[in-house]
Order: sequence, then C-alpha cells, then structure tokens
Amino acid sequence: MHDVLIEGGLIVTAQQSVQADLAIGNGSIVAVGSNLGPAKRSIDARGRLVMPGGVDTHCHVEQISGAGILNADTFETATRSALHGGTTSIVSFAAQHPGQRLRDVVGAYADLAGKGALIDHAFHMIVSDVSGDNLSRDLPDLMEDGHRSIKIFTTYEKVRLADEAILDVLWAARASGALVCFHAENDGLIRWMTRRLLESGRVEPRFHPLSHPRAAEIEALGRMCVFSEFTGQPIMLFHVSTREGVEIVRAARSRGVRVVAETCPHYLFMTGDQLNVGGQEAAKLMCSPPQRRSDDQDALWDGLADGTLQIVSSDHAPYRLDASGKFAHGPDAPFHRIANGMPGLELRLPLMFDAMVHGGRLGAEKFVEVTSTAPAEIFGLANKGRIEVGADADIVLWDPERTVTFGENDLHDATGYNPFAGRTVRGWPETVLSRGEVVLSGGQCLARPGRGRRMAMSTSSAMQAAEMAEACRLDH
Ligand code: DUC
Ligand code: ZN
Ligand code: ZN
Repeated sequence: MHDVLIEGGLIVTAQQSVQADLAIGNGSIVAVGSNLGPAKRSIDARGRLVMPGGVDTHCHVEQISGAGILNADTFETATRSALHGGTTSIVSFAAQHPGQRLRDVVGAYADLAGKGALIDHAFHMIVSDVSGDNLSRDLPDLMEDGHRSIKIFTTYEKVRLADEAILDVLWAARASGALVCFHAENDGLIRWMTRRLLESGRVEPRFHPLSHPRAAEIEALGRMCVFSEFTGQPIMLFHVSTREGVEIVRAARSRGVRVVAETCPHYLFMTGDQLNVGGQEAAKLMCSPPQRRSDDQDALWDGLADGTLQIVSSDHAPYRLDASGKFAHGPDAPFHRIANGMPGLELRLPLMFDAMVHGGRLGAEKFVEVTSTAPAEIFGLANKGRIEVGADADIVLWDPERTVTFGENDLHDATGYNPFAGRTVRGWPETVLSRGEVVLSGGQCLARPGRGRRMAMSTSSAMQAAEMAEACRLDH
C-alpha cells in the first residue's frame, strides 16, 4: 500500500512529458507508470501538470546585508512564500561579515533555518574574511560537511574580496570540491559613477541603474572567468544581466572554462526604463545589477536556449518600503543608501511558466530544467529536481490554465509589495508536496515551521576542477 498516489496527470520532467500515475512511499517516489496499486491517499491530477517542485538556488533569507540591513523575511515567511509559488527547496546564504568566524556563521544560519523553514534548504557560504582559520580550517571542514557552495562579492564595501583573496578562496575550494559563486561587478566603476551622480545632484533611485553600468558587470564577469581558467576551479556567475555577459560566459565555456551561470526573472521581464519615475517610487525595483534593455533580454533568452545560462533563480532579496528595510537611512535617502533587491520566491515559477509555456519560449521541459532540475544537479542536491524512482517526492501539481493578475500586496512573504503588480500570468501551482507530505492545497499552506531539513550538497559534475593553467603551476 503506497502512502500517496497522484493519478491521471501529465508528468513533466526536464526530458519529457508523459501521461502517468506516480506513487509515493516514505517521502520518496517509489513508482511512475500505470496500475500502481492501492494507496492510503489518492490525488486526482487530471488536467494538471505533475512536475518536480521548484529549486531556487539564489535567495536571501533572514540575512544581514553588507550594509547591515536585515531582510524582511524569516525562514518561515520566505519558505511559506516559496511554497505558494511551487518552490520546494531553497539555497540561501550564510553571510560572514569581517571579523566573524565562518563556522560560527554557518552554525547560526543553520539554527535559524532549522527552527523556521517549512521546506528543505542549504546555504551558500558568503566569505568576506579570509584571515585566521577561516580558509585553512573552517572552509574545508564545512565543505566536508556538505556546504559545497561559496559566494564571493567583488563589490559592496564591507563584504567584497580583492583579487588576491578571491584566488585564495578559489584555491581552497579546489582542494575540497565546491562551486564558487560570484556577485561580479567592478567595484571601482560603481563607486566612481556613484560619486559623480551624487556630486551632480542625481540622488533619486531612478539614477541607481546608471551607478551600476553594464561595463561593471562585463569587466568582473570576464575577470572571474580568467581566474577560473587560471586556477581550474569551477565557478557560478550569479544574475547575468547583459548581452555581453552572456557572450563572455559562452566564449569561456567554449574554451573549456568550468563556468555555469544564471539569470533571474527581473532581468527577463523588466527593463531599466521602469525605474525612470520620480521621487522614491523606483526604490521598489532597485536591484544590482540593475535591469537592462530589451536587447539584453533577448540575449538572456538565447543564453537559456543554448545552455550558456543553466539556471533561473529568483535572487529573492526582500526589504520593506519603510525604516526597517529600503529606507533604513531615512525616507529621502539617496539611491546609494537604499537597500537593493526585491521579493521573487513566489513569483519565479508562475512568471517563467507563463513565458516559457504560454509565451512560446522554450516549452515545459525546459521550464522544469532551468527552474528545478539544473539547479539541483549543479549544486549537488542529489534527491531534488527530478521525478524518478528514489528521488524525494517534492512535487507540484500545476494548473496550466489558471490566470492570475498580481496585486499590489498579494505575496505571502513579509515584504509588503509585489514588484510585478498588474502583470497577468497563466498557469499556477495548485497542490504542493514536500517529501510526500501535502504542504500546500487550495491556496492554504499546511506546513509546520521547522519541518524543512538541511540538504547536504554532494560533489556535482559542475564542481569538478579542470586542469589549472600552466602558468599557475609551481613545478617549473
Ligand atoms: N543585489 C544583490 O547583490 N543582492 C541582493 C539583491 C540585489 O539586488
Ligand atoms: Zn548579487
Ligand atoms: Zn543575491
């Protein structure tokens, strides 16, 4: 007797779509096919797509930013929002600030997530201090313990690493097997443009995109590809936003550099023009890198189509529009003192499904690939992102026809606004299972805080080191 039987749906994976039933036992998928036998509970999936739950490998939760501002969301509110959008696993950040010991930081975030998270979770370790035992002891121990993703900022004053320290981290990661992820923008270009904008009185949020010129992304993405090529250490480039960025990744991959890359819905569906409004209104949509142009969007879609970009993540970075978040430095704060980011955990799958399936871009299998299967695979989350016997029964039953128009404040996170308000999407998650348990049904979240488990990352093929450059070797 199975625990759950999902009957009559169209099972969509990254490889194919087939009409089949799916049986669950002990939280795992135990059979896919027809006539699977009796179950304690059966779910009618006729007219529904049955897909692996979303895997969002870039979201900021209960994190203190480089500027010292706490995200609006706790693990409980963020993962509730994720579930309402069909996402069943997240990778958020354990953010080290200078002076902190890496192992303490990861322990503290793991405790927070352990108490609050409704779904399974893992961490990217933000390394901002390479002194003491951080690289020599903590990092290898943590990687051994399944924390196989490191994140580095090349900009943001308090947390950025200089080139030499970046090379030290790449070297340490190479020794144990991990992926090193980058927020890659050139710090000097951003600071220089910011200073000139402020000195000329251009202080409103609408000037934020000018302070993060595309040249900043282009330079830093290229430099990180060179560092990866030199050391042979695989890297992941977060939130690629420009046409040139896609071309840099494509060229690097074609010469054998072990680089993978992602983009996010706000780069695919928003342009920088949308910030061209007066007052503080544009603060809602401020993010870094900023939204670009429609020809960049075309290039990002091309990058997803040909596999140059493998993942679409949310970069969920929730800040309320008040003194606790965006306006921590006052209601009239200049753009460089306003927190960057917007909510996205709940919106990612509906936005992508609508565009990819109903909008005629790339189709349902590719949708599953870039939002679930590829992120799980790249970050070594072995049991996630697949509908196969033995995988965790993290499943979303998707109503492909339900139409939803986003409201001003209709998300289930704690941010208080929806950056996509007014936009209509077709296709919506109806029922969500996490390890076989129905955790969302008919718009009601049924999950208990703390039921989410930490996922240990195994060494994925994306983490396999390449040969280092001849010039990197010391045996001459
Ligand atoms: N930029 C970041 O670097 N992090 C969070 C969100 C954002 O816009
Ligand atoms: Zn970033
Ligand atoms: Zn981010």
